[in-house]
This record gives sequence, structure tokens and C-alpha cells, in this order.
Amino acid sequence: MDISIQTTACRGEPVPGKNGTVEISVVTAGTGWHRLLNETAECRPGDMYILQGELPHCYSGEELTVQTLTFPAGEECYGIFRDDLPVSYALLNNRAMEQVLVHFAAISEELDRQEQDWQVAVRSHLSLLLILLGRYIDQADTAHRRHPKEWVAVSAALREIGDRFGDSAMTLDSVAAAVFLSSSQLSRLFRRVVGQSFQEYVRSVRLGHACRLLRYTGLTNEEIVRQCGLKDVPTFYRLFKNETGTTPYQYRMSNIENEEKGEKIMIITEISESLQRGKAKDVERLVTEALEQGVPAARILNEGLLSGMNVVGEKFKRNEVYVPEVLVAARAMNKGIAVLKPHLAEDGVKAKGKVCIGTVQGDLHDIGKNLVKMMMEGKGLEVIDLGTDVAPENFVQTAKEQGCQVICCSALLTTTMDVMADVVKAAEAAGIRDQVKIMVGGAPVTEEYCQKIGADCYTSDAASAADAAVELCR
Ligand code: B1M
Repeated sequence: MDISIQTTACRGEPVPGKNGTVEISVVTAGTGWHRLLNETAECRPGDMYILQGELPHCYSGEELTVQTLTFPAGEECYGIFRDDLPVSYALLNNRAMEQVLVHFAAISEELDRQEQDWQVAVRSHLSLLLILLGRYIDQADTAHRRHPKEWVAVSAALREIGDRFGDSAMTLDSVAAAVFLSSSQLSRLFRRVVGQSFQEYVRSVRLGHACRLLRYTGLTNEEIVRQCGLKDVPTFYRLFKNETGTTPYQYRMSNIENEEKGEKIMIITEISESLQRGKAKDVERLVTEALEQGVPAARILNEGLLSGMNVVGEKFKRNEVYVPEVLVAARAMNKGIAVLKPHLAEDGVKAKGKVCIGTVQGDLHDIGKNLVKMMMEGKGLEVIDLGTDVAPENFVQTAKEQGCQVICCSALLTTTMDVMADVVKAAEAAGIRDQVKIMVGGAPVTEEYCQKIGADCYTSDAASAADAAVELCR
């Protein structure tokens, strides 16, 4: 449950909040300023702002205390945003403020204790709070009501950027098209309402997310660059330094609250980097050390091993590394997983899905199939490897008995690829076709062929096959 309550004295430049969230902030003491996009308004105790998390905003002022409740935007929020405006404002009297803060305190307590049924209790307090707020919002004048249409358009664009900031191909044109504006209209609107150019804003969103990843995860710079839609590591370093005055490494180290936590983040980063270099022995040793330091097995798996394998997979897709590098990285990953396995079971970590894979009957090529298998394991899937020369009935029986969500068939010969059509037919005959997805691939296989035989998914390389299998298992 992604709900949090914070009491802050926020200073400085507005930073974008978390996309897809709603923030309710009550000024409880002091006086100061609330800056929302390009507009600044005075604020004092009793002022309350309800806004979409993605809008950049901040509070500043002497001894200004603001309590903020953040929660995922859901259906219940539609009622509190009048006329679709992304911001609501209320001026609360003392009694109303007390009532609001009682709900804040109750939610905070439930979040801390997390006893039985705490999620139900949090939700019910949240509902009561939203009903209460319905009576107070829009009672006072708000500067932000001056240009409602512009606000709604900008808000839609910000949401689009928030959803797509990880896509390095996102442009002013594509965002403008998505919100039904021309590029020049959106560009002008950005300068007027946000106070920044489109490019400046996108950069700040990406770097803001990078800061969070540096602070709270052990992800490598390459993975951060990928997740934040930035161009490459050198560009990331340059932009980051310009914006924050420090390097990503210095930022990470200065934000680590204590030495012990720092050591944990560093060891996870080392695991990921050693895996990418294919250093199996180092990975084995580091995973053992991380467990001894008390790093949760799930974290070592996700942020160390799988994140490292992800980087290798992406590089393989872009032809930046080749088969041998992938094989050594996969071997290093398997060494790490072997150490982790008993701890993963203890921590209750479940695979993201179960698939079976094999090279079809008559075909003995297994290098590509093995790569697909490794990438799938690298994505956290449980993979049953049926080997080569696998009969259609064998695929189907395994899927049925083991409860696989996906059957994966590889073929390298034009003479054997038609066995894939037999796998589809065998699944139909066994009555499991609606319970299992069938993926096909290998050098002679194409998208058209996949459609022709009635399979569900074709991918051309191992990394894409792994991504697709994760989607199919959802
Ligand atoms: Co063979 N072979 N081979 N071979 N062999 C090819 C495939 C061939 C193209 C060579 C040629 O003529 N130029 C040709 C096939 C022609 C055709 O049908 N179009 C061929 C032939 C004819 C044969 C024999 C018939 C030769 C003979 O005996 N006369 C014979 C057949 C044996 C049999 O299978 N019954 C044969 C045997 C062999 C070896 C045993 C010597 C050896 C295989 C060793 C092994 O695999 N353990 C071998 C090899 C190595 C090759 C080549 C050289 C390399 C194949 C390979 O591993 N590529 C190949 C020629 C070539 O490609 N240059 C050739 C690397 C691998 C990573 O790529 O498997 O395509 P690939 O996998 C990719 C993607 O396709 C995809 O992801 C992988 C990585 O991104 N992918 C999937 C694969 N499966 C996927 C599944 C998915 C999704 C993506 O979803 C489920």
C-alpha cells in the first residue's frame, strides 16, 4: 500500500512528485509560500492543497510546517477535483483542521503498526477524509483558477511525461500529439504555466527519478540511465553534475544515512557489475557476503543479479555484446542464484511465472534456446528446460503437469519449424490451449509464420523473448 505521511519544512525549487499519486497537504504552523508550477501563493495555517503528485510544487517559509498525505490516485479522487482541475484548495477553520489531522494521525498510526487489517483501516480513514474534504474544498479563492483550460492541458502533458519519462525516444512532438495540442502550443504553454521549457522539465523529471534510484537502490549507473530514459552514462554524469553540483557517486554516498546502509548498497552494485563482467567467483563471494551482512535475499536477487542481467540483455539487443559475453554473465548469475536459492524460499520470494522451453523435434541446435532460457531466468521466471529434439506431446504434457503459463519453442531448421504448428495443435487436442500461451522463435521463424500457425507470440532475440514471457505470465 503506497501511502505515506510526512511533516516537512520544504525549501528550495519545486520538484516533481510521484506520478499517479494525490497529495493532500495541510499547513499546520508558520507562514510562507506555496509554489505550484510557475505560480506562487501565500499560505498560512489552515490552508490545504489537494493536488496531483506529478505537479512540481514546494512550500517554503519561516518555521512553516506542512503535513502531507500521499496516496495512489484512484476513482475516489475524481470527486475532489472540481471541473477536472488538477488542484483543489480549501481554507479550514480550526475545527475542520483538527478533524483532518485526526484522520492523518490515525492513518499514520496504522502505517506504523501494520497490525491485522491495517490496510482496511487505512482505506476507511482515507474515504472518511475525502468525504470530509468534499465539504471544504473550493471555498476560498485560488489563483490557479484563472486559466482552467491551460491547467488541464498542462496537467495532461505532465501526466504523459510522468508515464513515459523512461522512454528515451519521447519528444515534444509526441507528447503534444498525445494531448491533442500542436508542438508550438505545448512549448508556449510550458514556458507560461510551468516556467520551464519542455526539455528542461523532462530533464528535471528524469534526474529527479535518478536521484531517487541512487538514494534508495543499488542499481548501476547503466540501469539508472535505462530506467530514466537518459542517453548514456557520460551524458547522465554531465547533466547530473550541472544540476546538482555533485557526481552520481558522490550523491549516492552523501545520501546514505549510515555506514552500514552504504555498505549494503555498494555490495549490491558490486554484484550487478561483477555479473555484467561475467566474474562468477566474485558474484558467488559477494552474494554470500551480502547475505551475511543481512541484505534481504529478494533485494540481492532483484537489484543485484536480475538488474545486472537486464543490462546485459539490453546490450545484447543493441549488439553491444555478443553470445560469449551473455553466456559468461548467465553463468555468473547462476552461481549467485545457487547461493541465494535456500534464502529466497525462506523469504517467500516467488517466481514471476513458470514456462517450459525446448528445441523442437528433429532439431539439435540449442545455443539460442539456452540463451533464451538464461534471459528468462534473468527476469525471474522459473524455466523448465526440455532440451532438444522435443516432441509436441512432451511440451504439452509438461505444461499440463507442471502448470506452465507459457510453452516456448525454438527451431533453427526450415525442415523442423513446422513442428511448432504441431505443438499448437497438440495443445488444442489436450484441451489446454486457452490456459497456455505458445511462444515461438529461432532464425527461420517470423511474425507471419507465428500468426499462420496460431501461436501467441514471436520474438527475434533472447532478451525480447524474456520480456514477452514476463508479460504473458502476468
Ligand atoms: Co547447424 N545449421 N546444422 N549446426 N548451424 C544452421 C542453423 C544453418 C543455417 C547453417 C547453414 O546452412 N548456413 C543450417 C540451417 C539451414 C536451414 O534450415 N535454413 C544448419 C544445418 C543445415 C545443420 C545440419 C542439417 C547440418 C548437417 O548435418 N548437414 C545439422 C542439423 C542437426 C540437427 O539439428 N538435426 C546441423 C548441425 C549443427 C551443429 C550440431 C554442428 C551445431 C549446433 C550445436 C548446438 O547448437 N549445440 C550447428 C550450428 C552451431 C549452426 C550455426 C553455425 C549456428 C547456430 C547458432 O547457434 N547460432 C548455424 C549457422 C548460423 O546461424 N550462422 C547453423 C547462434 C544462436 C545464438 O542463434 O539459435 O538463431 P539462434 O538463436 C537466437 C534467435 O534465433 C533467438 O534468440 C537467439 C539469441 O538471440 N531464438 C529465439 C532462438 N530460439 C528462440 C525462441 C524464442 C525466441 C527467440 O521463443 C521461444
